[in-house]
Amino acid sequence: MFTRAIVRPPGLNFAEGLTTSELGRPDYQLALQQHEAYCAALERCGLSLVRLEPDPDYPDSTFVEDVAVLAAALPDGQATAPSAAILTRPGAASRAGEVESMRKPLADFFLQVPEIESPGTLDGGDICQAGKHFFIGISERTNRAGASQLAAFLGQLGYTSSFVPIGIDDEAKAVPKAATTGSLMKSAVATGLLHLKSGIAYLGDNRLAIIESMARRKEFAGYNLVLVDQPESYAANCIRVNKHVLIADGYPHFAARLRELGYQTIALDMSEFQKMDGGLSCLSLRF
Ligand code: CIR
Repeated sequence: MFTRAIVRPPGLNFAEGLTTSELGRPDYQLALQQHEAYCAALERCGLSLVRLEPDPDYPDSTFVEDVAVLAAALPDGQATAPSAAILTRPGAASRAGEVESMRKPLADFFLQVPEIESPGTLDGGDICQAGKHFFIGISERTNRAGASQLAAFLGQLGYTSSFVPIGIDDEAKAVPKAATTGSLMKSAVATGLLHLKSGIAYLGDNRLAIIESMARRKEFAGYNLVLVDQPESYAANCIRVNKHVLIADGYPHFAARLRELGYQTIALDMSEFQKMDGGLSCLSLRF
C-alpha cells in the first residue's frame, strides 16, 4: 500500500518547459485545476500529500517523478526490501537543477538518499517498478551509465533490474554511421517514446499495461499484458494506487478493459500536461 505522495503544482512559467507535442500552449489556470483534481484523486486513494511549492526557476518541475526513484512499498502490498530514495541526474540540461530541492523532502522520509552521478543521466520516467523487479528504460534522457548506477543501488536493496532500450541511446549514437547499415540499428529500439513509462505501466498482479508496439518485446514475456491500442497510446501512462488505477480521461477502450479486469478506475483530464509531454505518473512520487 502507498501511504504518501510528493507533488508540486506547475509554476507560472509552466508553458516554457520542454515539449515535443504539437497540441498547443497549455492554459495555466486549467493546468492548476487539473493538478488539484489529480491531488484529490491521490487523497481519495488514501494518500497523504507532501505539497511542494511551485518552483519558478524550473518550468518542468511539476513532473516530480523524474528527479527521484523510490524503492519503497510495492503497489500490490507484498513484503518489500528496505526503502531508499535515489536522486536522479535528469538527461535534459534545463531540468538538472530540479534535483536539489527534492533532497530535503526525501530525506524527511527516507534513511538513504544516494544519487546518480556524472557521466550517468537518468529520468525517473524511465523507471518502471514491477514488484521486486525494475525495468530501466535506456532513452534520450537515461544513459547506460545512469542505468548501471541505479541497477547497482537497487541490487543492494535486493531488487532485480533489466534495461529496456527505447530510443537512440549514447552507445548507439557512438557507432559510426556506416556501421549501422542505414536505419537498422535505429529501428531496432526506437519507439518514439520520451520515457519508458510513456508506454508501459505496472498494474500489480504480474500485469502490465503496454502499448501495442512494445508488447512483443522479450523483456515483457513473463507478464500478463493489457494492450493499449495505438490511438489510445497516451493512456498507457496510468498509475495503480492502492485499490484504484488512475487513468487519463478520454480513452474509453482502455478504461473498459481495465474495468473488465476488475480494476476501479478514476479518470482524470490531463490535457494541459499532455501538451508538455507529461502524464499521470510524472506528477507524483508515491511511496
Ligand atoms: C520533459 O520533457 O522533461 C517534460 N516536459 C515532461 C516530463 C514528463 N515526465 C515523465 O514522463 N516522467
